[in-house]
Amino acid sequence: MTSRPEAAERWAAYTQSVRAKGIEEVRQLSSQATDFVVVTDLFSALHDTLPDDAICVDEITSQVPEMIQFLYARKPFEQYRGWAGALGIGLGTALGVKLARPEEVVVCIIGDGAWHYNPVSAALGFAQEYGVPLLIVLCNNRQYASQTRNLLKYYPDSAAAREQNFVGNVIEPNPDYVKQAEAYGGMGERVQKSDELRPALQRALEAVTSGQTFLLDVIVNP
Ligand SMILES: Cc1ncc(C[n+]2csc(CCOP(=O)(O)OP(=O)(O)O)c2C)c(N)n1
Ligand SMILES: [Mg+2]
Repeated sequence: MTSRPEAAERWAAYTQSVRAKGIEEVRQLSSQATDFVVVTDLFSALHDTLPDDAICVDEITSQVPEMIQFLYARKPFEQYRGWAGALGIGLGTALGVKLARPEEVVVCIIGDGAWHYNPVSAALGFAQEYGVPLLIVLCNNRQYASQTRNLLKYYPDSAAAREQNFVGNVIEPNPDYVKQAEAYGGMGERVQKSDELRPALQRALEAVTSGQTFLLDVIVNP
């Protein structure tokens, strides 16, 4: 059986390697990033900008390693996962947390695919009707990336892999998610450059602390 110190050492080595890989990816991706935000930059910006007592509710899939390494790096944010395998409950969970903890900033960090599984109208309508403002950070990679990844992993010899034809995995045309928030009295912004991110996050925080739901649609690397 592995001893506890051995397990801790192995875990530390693993997390450090994820972080090192993330930093290297940021370095490489940043040089090409003209119209997207590198996802590690998004989580770093959230880490630096959110107040220490912010509560994060996530419904994130393929970017979980980056989220753990860069969002939860050195701050004591409370974390809830908005799902337990089945997508569609991130917004509802975040609303529940905000109702229970009205004084705190509650951030719902959600994939663009996960967004489509959520009862968006009901959730945004509830936020509006009952005055439950959320900061929603949409991690918009314009696809169900994990599905393509898993298809290639488990069915490498499939017709889809051979023909690089992943029906339904791309979310196109890309909807105007900000307008969805606006339809229910909220605000929002789309961000696709790293240097626009932190000022937009500040505006988002001001909006939610003054009682308004804010959707930050962040175009991240595919
Ligand atoms: C109800 C339900 N249907 C299907 C799935 C399978 N599933 C897991 S992750 C995922 C895609 C999520 O897309 P997104 O939130 O954009 O994350 P990404 O894969 O792009 O990281 C799907 C469809 C699921 N988990 N739950
Ligand atoms: Mg996605």
